[in-house]
Amino acid sequence: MSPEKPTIDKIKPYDMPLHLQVDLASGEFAPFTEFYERRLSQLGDLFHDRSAVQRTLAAGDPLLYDVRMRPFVTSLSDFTFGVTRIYPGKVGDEYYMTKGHFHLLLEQPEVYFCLRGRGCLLIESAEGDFHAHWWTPGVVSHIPPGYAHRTVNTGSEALVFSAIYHLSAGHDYGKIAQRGFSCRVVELNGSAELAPNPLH
Ligand code: M6P
Ligand code: ZN
Repeated sequence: MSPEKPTIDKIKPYDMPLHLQVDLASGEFAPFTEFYERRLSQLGDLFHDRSAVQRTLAAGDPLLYDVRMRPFVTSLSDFTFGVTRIYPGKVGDEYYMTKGHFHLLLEQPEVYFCLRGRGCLLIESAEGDFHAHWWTPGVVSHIPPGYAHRTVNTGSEALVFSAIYHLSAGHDYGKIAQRGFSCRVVELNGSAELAPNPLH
């Protein structure tokens, strides 16, 4: 998978203050300008149990998560605000999760804020410094420069979180697509646990 270039060049700068409204129950907000959905057929390689992926796809193509974004581009700098909603579910013993990425501009950090649900944020540097943040509503996670990040819904309802970062950061999906993170998040005896990732 190739890196995704930021869309900053397509957005007209706007130097006036703006506000938007998030519905904390649903994770929807307005006005947003970008929306995308990711389904299992686009993400099957993330999951360890390939036969579970095939079985699930044979019965349909579930929606794993959707993302709404509102870029704030000014003539001097840029930010973007996004809300991601990961639906509850598993493929094999692994919970639904985001694709996961490094930033194309490695020096760019990001802040996540858990608004609703239960989850786990995986954060890992290229050198293998691995951290997991267990989320309940109200937890804020800082993803420092140079760390890849993936979010996992470990609960029985939608996991909703907001993200703020410079739009110029971009997304680099390549390394994570190849080997994932040091640990996977799996259900073991009814609870969410970290398990070593043999592909890493
Ligand atoms: C958050 C932000 C976005 C990201 C989205 C889904 O909202 O980090 O930049 O696109 O989560 O994550 P991914 O791109 O890894 O699928
Ligand atoms: Zn990011």
